[in-house]
Amino acid sequence: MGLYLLDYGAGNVQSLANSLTKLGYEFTWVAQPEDFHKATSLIFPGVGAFETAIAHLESRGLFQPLKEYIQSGKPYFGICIGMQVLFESSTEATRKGLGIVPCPIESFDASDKAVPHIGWNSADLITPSDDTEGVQPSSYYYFVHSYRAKYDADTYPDAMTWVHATTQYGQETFISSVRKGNVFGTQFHPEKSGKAGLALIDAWLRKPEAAHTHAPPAPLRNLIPKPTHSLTKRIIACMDVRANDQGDLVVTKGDQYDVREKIVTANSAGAVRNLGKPVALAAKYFEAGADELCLLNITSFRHSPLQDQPMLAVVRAAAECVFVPLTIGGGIKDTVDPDGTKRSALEVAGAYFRAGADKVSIGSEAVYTVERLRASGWQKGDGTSAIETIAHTYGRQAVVVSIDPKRVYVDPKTYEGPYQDELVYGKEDGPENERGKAWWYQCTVSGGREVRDVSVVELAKGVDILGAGEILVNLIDRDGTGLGFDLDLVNLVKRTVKIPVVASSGAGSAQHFVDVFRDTPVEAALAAGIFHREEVKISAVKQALRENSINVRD
Ligand code: 1PR
Repeated sequence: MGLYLLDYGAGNVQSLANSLTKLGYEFTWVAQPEDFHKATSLIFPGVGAFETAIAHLESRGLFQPLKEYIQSGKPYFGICIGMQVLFESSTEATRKGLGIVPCPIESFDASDKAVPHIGWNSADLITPSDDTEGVQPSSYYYFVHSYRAKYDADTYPDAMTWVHATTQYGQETFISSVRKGNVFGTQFHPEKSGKAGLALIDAWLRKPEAAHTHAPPAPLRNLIPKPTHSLTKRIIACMDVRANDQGDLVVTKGDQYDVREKIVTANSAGAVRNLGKPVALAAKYFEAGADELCLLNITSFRHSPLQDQPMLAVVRAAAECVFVPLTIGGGIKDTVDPDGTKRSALEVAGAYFRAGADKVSIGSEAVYTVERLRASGWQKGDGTSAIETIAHTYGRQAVVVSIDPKRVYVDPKTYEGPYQDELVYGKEDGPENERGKAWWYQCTVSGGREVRDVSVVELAKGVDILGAGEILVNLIDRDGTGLGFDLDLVNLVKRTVKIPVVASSGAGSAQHFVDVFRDTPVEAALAAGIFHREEVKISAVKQALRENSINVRD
């Protein structure tokens, strides 16, 4: 008897479990159809792709028992896909949903905005005076999805009686929470929405079970979109993690990717810079208001990631104390263990998701895949790459591509290479000996150790075709320099793709964040060194953005 959680076997459901533990609730996982009879309340933290979710529920014999559980009138709380399965269908999938809310889930219109919708947005209650279910109009909640149920009272009046709150993205108003009778569901992830999300989960669980059965139908509204949506710009703290010379995992930080101290002795290179312990720093950045955290295993190309238990342990421990999204990068690719066992990129990613990661970030492997895609004439991928397999199972929003480009300076008058259309004639900088030259951006692999004949524009175009959900744009020339983000690079990538982009490398002051959000349409900005060395606080960055009328989460 009691609270049960439904896990259909894919995606990060650990974060909800961690939230419940943090809030002091006990729960049991649904293991078999009979468990639905024992449950007195149920949370379904659906993560990933609609098709995969329904397929897993069906194959484990849970689809019909779930429907019966909901129809029995016992309290149900669905999160993200756990809310979407209540609907009739999704254009993402061939399989049907539970059909409880009679309208379809469809793709966002990408003509006026980046898709997926990733980040912190507000939720407006349909009836503000009604029971809020813990949804606060003044709070921001974390969304990550490409598909949504549109608020459409003309076409689907019956379905709209389920609507509890709506959210605006671009000029679209979609359903961000549903509630009727015993059912509650959120499109956003409360378990990833910081303190506001934990408060919402707590509010639902505190309510006596009997009080969950009476939510009335919602009135229909004529909702007119506001001139702009409330999606905030995201500030991401990044931790580059590797083993130091003593074998301990530490957060390090490079200058143009060189993470060793400059002091070199006769017998050894400088030591690996140690800026702290990954889990302690992650907890600190969560408390400090980071909107997202990124942990990059920067030497994973040397090892088999599934043998790299310390990194999985770091992710597990970080997910226990961090309730904002966590991206894990490094070594997401097909590998072979030392004993010859083959591990697919999908397996590696799955291990990180189960440990508590929300997104995985793919670096070197993305470059090799785009090389193959270009050789095939930019047709669709063959479905076997890490990007495609992970996006298919977990949804494209779970796949970040991390690009590590370098500038290549050329004399524009004599340059005859293939990247003439991509040449940048920067206003300001470039090293002394390259002044007056133009440049293009060349991709690298293995943490900048090897350059490849792929430009950043080709890479961005390729990974968008393959199904990546977001691009993290580093720049080796700027990494650790404090000179500011390379706005030319960020604009170049933004012009190439429709998916969200994260600017990275070079942040040296709060003003640099203002610059990147004012002068480019980028969705998020990431920094490492200035946060690790406490030169600039996350709160100071957000204050500067607020002073410049740039929307951020408190
Ligand atoms: O190739 O899939 O195994 O992934 C490896 C990952 O590790 C990639 O995401 C790659 O960017 C990262 N990586 C590899 N070597 C290094 C290194 O520094 N030697 N770190 C490295 C990259 C760059 C940024 C950094 C920003 C901001 N780190 O993430 O955090 O430049 O720094 P700043 O604010 O101090 O300027 P794979």
